Amino acid sequence: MVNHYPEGFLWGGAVAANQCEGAYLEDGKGLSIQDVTPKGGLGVITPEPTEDNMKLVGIDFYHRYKEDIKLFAEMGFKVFRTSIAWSRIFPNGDDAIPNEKGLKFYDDLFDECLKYHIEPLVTVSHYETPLNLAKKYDGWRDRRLIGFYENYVRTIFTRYQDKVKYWLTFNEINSIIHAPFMSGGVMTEKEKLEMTDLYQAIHHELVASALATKIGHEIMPHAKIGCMVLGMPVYPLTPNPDDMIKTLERDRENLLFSDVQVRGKYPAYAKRLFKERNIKIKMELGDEEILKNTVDFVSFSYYMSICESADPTKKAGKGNLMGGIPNPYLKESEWGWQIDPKGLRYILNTLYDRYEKPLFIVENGLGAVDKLVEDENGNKTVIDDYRIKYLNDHLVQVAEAIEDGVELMGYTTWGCIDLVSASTAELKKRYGFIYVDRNDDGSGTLKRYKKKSFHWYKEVIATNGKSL
Ligand code: BGP
Repeated sequence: MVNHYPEGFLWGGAVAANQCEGAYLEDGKGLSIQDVTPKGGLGVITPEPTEDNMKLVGIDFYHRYKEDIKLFAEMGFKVFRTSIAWSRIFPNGDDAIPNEKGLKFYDDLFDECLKYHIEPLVTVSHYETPLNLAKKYDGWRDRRLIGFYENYVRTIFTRYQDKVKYWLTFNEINSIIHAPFMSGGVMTEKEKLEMTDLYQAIHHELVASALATKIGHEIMPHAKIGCMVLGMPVYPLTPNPDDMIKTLERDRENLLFSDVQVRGKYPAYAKRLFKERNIKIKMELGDEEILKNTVDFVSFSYYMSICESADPTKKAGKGNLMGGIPNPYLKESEWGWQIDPKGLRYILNTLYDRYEKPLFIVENGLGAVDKLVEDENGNKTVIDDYRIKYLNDHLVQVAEAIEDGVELMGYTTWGCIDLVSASTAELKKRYGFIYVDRNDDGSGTLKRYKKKSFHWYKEVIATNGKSL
């Protein structure tokens, strides 16, 4: 087998603040949109936070991060991806002065990582828009969000410039197409949202992202600032040329975001896309200039591929947020996400061909129901061979892509410690190498247990992928 993971490859794991920290009102934090969506980011909004919302306590990472980072260090992590909860720093999003206690928490968290020589990789905005910005401004539909985000990034870039080298501006920025509330804090119901308004919100995020890149480079010349997209290869369901054209269009809908962030301007195909969907966005003087601030690397999440067809009778599969027709050659997870390791090699190649920028896989993993059992020594563990197989198969394909010539900075598995699912808000959909004793009825001790995959991943990192 080919296996040439480069020296210095950044192995690690990823989480997001709102899915693990808990402490949703502690130390001056304001509410974020996640605090009122107990059924997942796509679900119903409650007027106040409710007890059935698993994110309010999460896995109590806010209080237990030292124990967790120690476990990450034991696995040999070189990098740890997390996000900053915007509402810890600016509780309402539009406040004039940041919340010192929130800033201090991340100082301590990053110091703890650095103590073990783990590089923090920080997402500026990961599905956790301050609730006030959603309610008062309809989220990113309002241009003023750019200014609030600018304040926020200036504050965190200045504060953490000596601690954080790797930054991502928005998590899965392209997911706003399918999840305008979760991804963009847009309160207007998706069904009632005009295409123009949706793409106006997208434009504001793209301008904000480019502005953050510019400011980041000014404040931290040594830093690497990346974009982050939901990576999903689209295959034609059949060789019918009509399916091929549909596939091309679907792919472009997804890629428009990174095309702007990497190339510094709207792509040529945007003209037709906007015309056919009757999209008329307002660009302000200076926007085009700001967009020219392009990212240093391209990061993405990868869970599945999808198929497209021109045949309207072909229906989207279950459990797949982005739609897409199931591929008859692939199996799926318990949540209906189709498993396609070769799709990862494919997307690594297509993204590298397209941009020739360093890539970073910042999410990948299998959400599954785990069972805590006792091993021969009486220690509690999970025998998660299914997770090991999933990750192993994907990492073998990553090695193939590196052999193909792709420049890859690193790989962080999603939910390296169990956390609350973004789409379903459940704890039973687990991704971690570390089991957290907490259940969807709120029961559990919050104790941490190493799964079988913990030891497997430790070996992968120690051998720089040779053990795969
Ligand atoms: C991505 C998100 C993450 C994450 C992951 C798994 O889309 O960036 O926040 O949760 O998907 O999804 P889920 O939690 O729905 O299984």
